Amino acid sequence: MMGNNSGMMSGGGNERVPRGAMSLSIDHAHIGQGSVSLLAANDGSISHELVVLPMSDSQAVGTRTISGDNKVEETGSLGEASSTCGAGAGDGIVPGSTSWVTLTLAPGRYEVVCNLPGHYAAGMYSELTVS
Ligand SMILES: [Cu+2]
Repeated sequence: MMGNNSGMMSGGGNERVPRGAMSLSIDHAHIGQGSVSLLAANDGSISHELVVLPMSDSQAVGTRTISGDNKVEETGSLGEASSTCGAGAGDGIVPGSTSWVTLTLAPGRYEVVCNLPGHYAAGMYSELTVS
């Protein structure tokens, strides 16, 4: 089964951003299990990334603990798209560029986040359901 999903991201402003100042939206929040290609487009004005994290049944999006470095734990990460105009992990996606990654996702709930410092706290997370 093939699923297709693209994460569209938009980011705003400066370093000290209030919750909700940045966003990460997914145009297919419910996809089929198996091989999934994620395309992350940064339509914001600063660099971003896209990381896929597992989520338990009882967990809600946006509730991860933010540590001292202003990031969340990436334990169990299934992969990320964080290179400018390239596949997989890198140094971030610059404004106006895209990154992509192909993952095999089992049925379940996932949280797609941007884990650059401060971005999760500012609202860069979204739920992805795989069935
Ligand atoms: Cu970001």
